[in-house]
Amino acid sequence: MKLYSLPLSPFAARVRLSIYRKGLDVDIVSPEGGLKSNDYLTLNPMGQVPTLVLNSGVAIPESATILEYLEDIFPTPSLRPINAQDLALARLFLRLPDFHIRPAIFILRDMRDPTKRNEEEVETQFEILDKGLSYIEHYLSGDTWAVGDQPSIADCALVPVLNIVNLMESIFGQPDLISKYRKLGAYWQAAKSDEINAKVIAEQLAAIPKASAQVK
Ligand SMILES: N[C@@H](CCC(=O)N[C@@H](CS)C(=O)NCC(=O)O)C(=O)O
Repeated sequence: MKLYSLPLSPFAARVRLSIYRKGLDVDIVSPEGGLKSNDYLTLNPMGQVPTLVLNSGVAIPESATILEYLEDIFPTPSLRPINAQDLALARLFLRLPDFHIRPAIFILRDMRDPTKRNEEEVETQFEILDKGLSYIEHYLSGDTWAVGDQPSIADCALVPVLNIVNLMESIFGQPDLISKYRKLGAYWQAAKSDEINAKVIAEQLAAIPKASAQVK
């Protein structure tokens, strides 16, 4: 199998976390001609990462779909909570960032250059991010892992996106939104001390200019 990934992408990083936790033999590559090249659009017409190309040649897009596929094909070690309640919560943690964090991050990403920055818009997007984080806080278990007592697809979803939130705070000189939340702050501290999470966090940070790479 081959995973098309970009190091910084929180959605591709979700899948890398699963691959590393499961110890899978997957070739992880960047889209050679870019996300909008004809070759890549043939694989994924949305021109996004991640895309998982199966040995059959079929290419699966969408991080949540790929994570579930990997659980089906490689059930051990399982990152899928066993009981239905925990599984529902884990799937929620895959969706909350998509709806409540991703849009603000993309807008902020395009204003990273101070000359392209609209300060009012920056404040608005950080308010939106803060709201998104408050939803995550609401549903977090308050333990080391997002759901239950072991790593799951929920942690694959949360850790890379929290890393990007943290990064945006550094770039825009904003206060630390994550640690303001009791459960989320403790979760992020614990997450960073896990070896596999730390590997993916480091991969993301290695993809950006050193000056912006401070993780709080
Ligand atoms: N819902 C998608 C989102 C993927 C996504 O937004 N990927 C970004 C990188 S973080 C991307 O490829 N952006 C390029 C674009 O949308 O044109 C998923 O979960 O895989």
